[in-house]
Amino acid sequence: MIDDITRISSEAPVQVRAAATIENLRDLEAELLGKKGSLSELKKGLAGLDPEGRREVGAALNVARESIAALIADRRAELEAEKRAVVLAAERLDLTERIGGPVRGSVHLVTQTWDRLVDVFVGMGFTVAEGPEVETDWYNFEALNIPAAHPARGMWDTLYVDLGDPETVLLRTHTSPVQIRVMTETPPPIYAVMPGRVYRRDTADATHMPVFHQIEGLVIDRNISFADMAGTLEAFTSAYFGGSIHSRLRPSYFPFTEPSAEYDINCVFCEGSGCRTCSHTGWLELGGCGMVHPNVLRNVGLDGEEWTGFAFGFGLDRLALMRHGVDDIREMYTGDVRFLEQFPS
Ligand code: FA5
Repeated sequence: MIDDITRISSEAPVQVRAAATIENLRDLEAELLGKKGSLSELKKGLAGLDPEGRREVGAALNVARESIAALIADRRAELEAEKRAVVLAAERLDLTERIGGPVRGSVHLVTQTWDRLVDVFVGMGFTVAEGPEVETDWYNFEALNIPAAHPARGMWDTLYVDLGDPETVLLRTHTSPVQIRVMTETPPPIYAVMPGRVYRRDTADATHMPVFHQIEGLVIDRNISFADMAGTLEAFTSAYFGGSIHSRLRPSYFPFTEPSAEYDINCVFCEGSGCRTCSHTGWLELGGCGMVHPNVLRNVGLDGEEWTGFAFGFGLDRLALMRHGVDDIREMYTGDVRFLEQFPS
């Protein structure tokens, strides 16, 4: 028996080392140390020995079992470390795509567009204002002449915030509530632009994101007419897109402006001759505009007999797409450095 134990102990290191996987090792462990394993089988033979032999063989069996168990534990730790290394290697993220000198980041395309739009409008004499992204129903809808249950609420798929009474606090669906804040806080004349992030329950596609940006414009002064608005928007269009791109206004409806219009520009891809991006119309829609509705002026305590004005709201991300010839808005939000580095600031 002692010879058998010695043989098993001397063969074990080679067998343990040969176990190439955790599963192989588990089988070998059962073979050597398990209830039906070789050492257990030998242990059964102890009953037939005299007390002296039982003590000697028993001690040898214990030593063998302990040393084999230690070998198996070491090999198991080794195999687990190897397995972990394989998983880590497979899941490794290469964040070092660029080799060589220090990498300079740049301002994101949306921020560049935001800054440039603000520059253009400031150059035209506008000031800049901002408002909160979490708004109340009053600023986002009511004050803008959209009472509760008004069908026009359906124009904006709203995300409500679970705060206060149901459907009283929301993520603003447009930058128009900032108009209300500016008009209640600043006496006219007002010439202001209001860039900001807005939220809608829209599904992302080539031209839509659920979180996007707008730039709002508001002018309140004496004797402001629709022609002032058309002229301002045309001046902005050539300043931002260059002289070959022009604007046009199409009749539309917004509850907070009357009359209302859609603001279109010549397609920047085909310059008006018609292509896939502009659905062969030669025009691209960038936002809405119109003369501030008398009810809105009343809601902020302004005398509509004395003051008139216009407002506009453009999709800032869409302006970025048009100006830089990007054909899918989602590109701007994937964070892919190969896309972003095409627009160094
Ligand atoms: C408005 O949001 C009005 N507040 C605009 C306005 C302001 C009209 C002042 C009159 C006076 P509209 O829902 O059409 O209107 O959105 C304006 C622009 O935002 C759109 O023309 C488009 O350029 C952009 N836009 C709308 N939804 C999305 C979206 N899901 N993703 C990206 N851009 C969008």
